[in-house]
Amino acid sequence: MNVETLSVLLRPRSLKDRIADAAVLILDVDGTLAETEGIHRRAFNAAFIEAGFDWYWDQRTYKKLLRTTGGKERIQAFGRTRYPGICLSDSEVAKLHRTKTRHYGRLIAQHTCRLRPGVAALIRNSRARGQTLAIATTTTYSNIDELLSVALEANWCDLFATVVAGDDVARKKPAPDVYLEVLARLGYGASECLAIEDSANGLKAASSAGIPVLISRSEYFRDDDFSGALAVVDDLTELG
Ligand code: XBP
Ligand code: MG
Repeated sequence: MNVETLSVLLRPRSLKDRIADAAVLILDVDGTLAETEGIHRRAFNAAFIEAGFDWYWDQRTYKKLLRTTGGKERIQAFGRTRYPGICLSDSEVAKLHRTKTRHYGRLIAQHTCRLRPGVAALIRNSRARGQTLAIATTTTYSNIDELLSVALEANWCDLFATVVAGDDVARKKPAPDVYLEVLARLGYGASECLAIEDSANGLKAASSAGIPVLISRSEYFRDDDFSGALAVVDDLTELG
């Protein structure tokens, strides 16, 4: 074996190699594929106005509320703190969340939320090398469709072997359910895969499923604790 070959074999595997070598890349959506939380926040506020609630979530409030994953759960959490005596019924919360989701679709269409740096190249190159792609997210399938139909391509879902959304499982992140469901559907072992996430809740969810995690830091979770991540980057530029 010549020195060149030996040096390549002994070279520590770069992060790019780790990404390319994974049997499955499992991608989070909000914050990872695109900076969508600002639009989610506006959609929640539009729903509150339409429903006649005097609620308004500014960025500071929303950053705290994002510790609760899932829009319906976030509404309930806010309602409990704002009006401890009054508990919105599940049907009232579900109705409010449907309104919010409708506004999210309207806002995404109006404001064309772009993919974050490096995401389109990662997806394109992953497909070119025959790698399996999956999505594991807390949001709804309709929100993924609204975002990726415009930001990626009309037939975006053909690029992914499976898509697991928040309401497909019993427990949302930081529980591992969405990641365990991806593994079960695709029949891969956790260590063969790599999750790409943006938040501590996402890191906990994938790690609890035994999946190594690359963190691509996003706007609302920049100062989260990412201990245990395989690596933390500011974005996916040049990593695809
Ligand atoms: C982020 C979330 C979602 C969104 C709002 O999901 O926690 O709840 O904030 O979307 P991801 P919904 O796992 O993709 O980072 O209102 O549809 O929940
Ligand atoms: Mg996220």
